Amino acid sequence: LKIGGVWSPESCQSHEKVVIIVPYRNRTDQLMAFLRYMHWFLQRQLVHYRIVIMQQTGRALFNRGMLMNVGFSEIKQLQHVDCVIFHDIDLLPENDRILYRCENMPKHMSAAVSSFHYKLPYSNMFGGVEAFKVAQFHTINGFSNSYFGWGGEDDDLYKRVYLHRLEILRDDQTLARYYMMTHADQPKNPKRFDLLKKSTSRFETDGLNSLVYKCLYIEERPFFTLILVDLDEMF
Ligand code: BGN
Repeated sequence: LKIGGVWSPESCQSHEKVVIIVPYRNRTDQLMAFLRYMHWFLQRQLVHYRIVIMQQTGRALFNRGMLMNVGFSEIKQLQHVDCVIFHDIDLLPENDRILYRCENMPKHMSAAVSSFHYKLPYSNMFGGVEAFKVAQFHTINGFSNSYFGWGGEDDDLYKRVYLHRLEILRDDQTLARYYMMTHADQPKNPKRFDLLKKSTSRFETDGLNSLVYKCLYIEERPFFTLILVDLDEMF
């Protein structure tokens, strides 16, 4: 394993460079479990990858979507990227046949999660783990930056994909099984219903092209690349 949580196989050349972007705040136990599990998992698949932990500091509520956008933009300045996998820290793939790679359409990887009894809770669900080729993510202008607090940013992302005439792929639910580690509930975003109702009008102006944030530092640690950011609704 190279510094920054980077690994590539020696016996062959992977056909894409994958970056796993993981939003994070105050969950040290889950971070340890995630890293221990995922490095072995990805190496068994001979993936050329980097694990990036996006840590949010400051007073604002957690903004999963914006952390993903910032990670995407910052890492592209550091290395060549073909495929980004946006990954919740509490989800672990249970099956080695869940391939950590990108397809010709965005992919919802975590289709069957333990806490939802290994079933999709609703057909438009697009949360948990999502894989995008770089160009696909640019096409939809990334996530919305407007969702501070739990909920809705993934439903907004789903709408962006379909509005741009892309579609979402999923593996069979018997295969795409993920274990969810337990955690305390996040403070919910009371504005999420309104934001989602008006999301179509914001696609072009709210996303990768409107990112404003304070990047405090980027550090290549032994097991991951850490990006510390302050996100504020005021910026
Ligand atoms: C949904 C949330 C998603 C979340 C799933 C699974 C909302 C928006 C309401 C209009 N969506 O209810 O963000 O991933 O549950 O937990 O809250």
